[in-house]
Amino acid sequence: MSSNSFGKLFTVTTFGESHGPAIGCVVDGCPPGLPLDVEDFSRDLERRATGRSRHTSQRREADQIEILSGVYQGKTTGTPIGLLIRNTDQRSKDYGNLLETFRPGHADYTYWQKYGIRDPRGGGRSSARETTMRVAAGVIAKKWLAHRYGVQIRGCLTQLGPNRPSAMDWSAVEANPFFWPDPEQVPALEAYMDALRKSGDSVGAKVTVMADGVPAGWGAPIYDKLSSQIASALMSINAAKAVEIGDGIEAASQLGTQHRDEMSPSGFNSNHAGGILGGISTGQPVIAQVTLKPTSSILVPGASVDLHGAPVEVVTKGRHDPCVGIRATPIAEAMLALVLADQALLQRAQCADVGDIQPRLA
Ligand code: EPS
Repeated sequence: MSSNSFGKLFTVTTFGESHGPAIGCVVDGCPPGLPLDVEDFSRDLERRATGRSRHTSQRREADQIEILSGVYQGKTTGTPIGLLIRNTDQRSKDYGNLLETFRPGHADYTYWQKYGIRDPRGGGRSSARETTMRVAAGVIAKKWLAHRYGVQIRGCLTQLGPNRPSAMDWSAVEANPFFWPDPEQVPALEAYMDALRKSGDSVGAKVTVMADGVPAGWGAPIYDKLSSQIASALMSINAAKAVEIGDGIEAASQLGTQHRDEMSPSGFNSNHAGGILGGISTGQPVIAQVTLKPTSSILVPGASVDLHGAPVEVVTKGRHDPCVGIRATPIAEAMLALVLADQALLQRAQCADVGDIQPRLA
């Protein structure tokens, strides 16, 4: 009921606020025997962190993970894995003017309506800071999926405001601050973001994530479709406004002859389905996209009301992301990994005895 947990067998519960002493999570259901060390977390936590470039929030968090439980002699034991990161760079005075009002477009208003109390410092629980623990939990899921099934998960930014990549070069993605797959466009994106930041406004973005090596058969029909689990996980990311699977919204303008993925003895001829048919993985890469809205904490004044309903003008100063999507690639990868780890365990529980089915296409 409390809605801070997800997953059926590979489960994650996160806790903590942006300006509290720490954030953390409990990952329960991870199979025993997986080698796990604090070093495993550093790459993805660094990829998600603020302050990596001038295009993100300048809050500088150490993001030093502590493994509190569930690991013995460098391996998971099958018991709950407790992870903690202490917050070290809160600047709560930035939120002084938000104690009595609501940022337009922000969860400030709905948290207040729901609970009648809120922690406005850094947005409290609604802050993007919460995504740190998704990424940490996702590190474990990614590692187990790679170790056990050879599944590899990657992601990139495929829209930043009006900009879309003209090329798809995966080798370029980690070499620029945007996770952008077209290296030639990076200088133009830098200029675009510099101008946007100066204007005090923000912009939306889209992230594409992909899992290679997912065997056919993961997922379930009807209410627990792999596609609906992925959609739910990606939609739970802060600022997410839409999720697409495979060709997604493009399917509305396609003909059946264009959209269907024809098959031959050597495999599928295309992957418009995004690796999922009938809610179950086909053995092709699983592909999803998540669209994130423009950040609501901006310098451009906006109309709002105070706690008494009186009109006010809100200007949000402080250290904010002009495009929260820029840091969302590792978060979307983590959510996809967590869904797939859960689905892998569910598949083992019900269908481990099905054995090898022929033909198997990829
Ligand atoms: C955030 C505002 C900024 C970001 C924060 C998300 O925090 P603050 O106002 O406390 O400086 O830095 O993101 C993180 C700290 C993080 O680790 O992702 C917001 O409004 O959501």
